[in-house]
Amino acid sequence: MSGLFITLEGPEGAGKSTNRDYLAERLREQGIDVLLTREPGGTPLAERVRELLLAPSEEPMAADTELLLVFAARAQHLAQVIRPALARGCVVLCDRFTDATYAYQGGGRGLSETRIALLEEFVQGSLRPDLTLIFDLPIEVGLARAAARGRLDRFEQEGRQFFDAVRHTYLRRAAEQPQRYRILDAAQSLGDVQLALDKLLPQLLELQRG
Ligand code: Z5A
Repeated sequence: MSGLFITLEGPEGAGKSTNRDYLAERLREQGIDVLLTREPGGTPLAERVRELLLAPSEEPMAADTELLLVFAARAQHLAQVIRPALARGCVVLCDRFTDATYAYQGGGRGLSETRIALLEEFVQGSLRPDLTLIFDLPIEVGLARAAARGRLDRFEQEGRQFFDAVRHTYLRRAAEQPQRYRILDAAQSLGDVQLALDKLLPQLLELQRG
């Protein structure tokens, strides 16, 4: 038995977590076994790495350190949670995955995509998401939503240029591999985003049946 691996991506405040929970409900209504998780994180150890990555700190974090921490957390998450759930036949809904590394460490920090691809191969082997939903929205809308929550994390303190590069990288990757990505307009009302997800549901069920 092998499950289905769906990732949710997009810039800050795009509604990934909210819509991940909504999609899980819709799938569970169909009797499907769903596992919800997130990156960085998803296991106790990987959540500790997440804290290191997100906490603002006086010592600047080198971009290579950031990249290696992201993949260290991912290796743990894959071993403990994602691969076992897929082997049980679950639909895994993961809030961010390696597309975020290309967007943030590649686009945002300017690290080489070739190096990211090497680590992707090393940590994941041939495993890639079956489907990636990109919640796309103008940077300022997402940042306003994130700011309304209070204190900004280390990434949210970055400037406009960083977030433009993040968004651009997501959209470029989606254009390069349209079969794996679906782009949703996340600037719409939550109700409208969820209507768009309802329309996607038959495709997801089809993929799940193989
Ligand atoms: N990161 C990285 O650099 N490299 C990597 O490889 C990975 C991650 C995996 C943490 O991720 C950070 O890690 C992230 C990139 C980096 N950068 N940051 N920051 P995260 O996913 O935890 O962080 P996030 O993107 O900031 O999450 P978020 O702000 O919680 O966004 P979200 O999950 O997309 O949104 P949400 O929590 O569902 O919604 C945010 C608010 O907006 C909330 O109040 C909602 O009720 C509201 N909302 C949602 N949708 C709507 C609509 N449509 N209309 C109005 N209001 C809405």
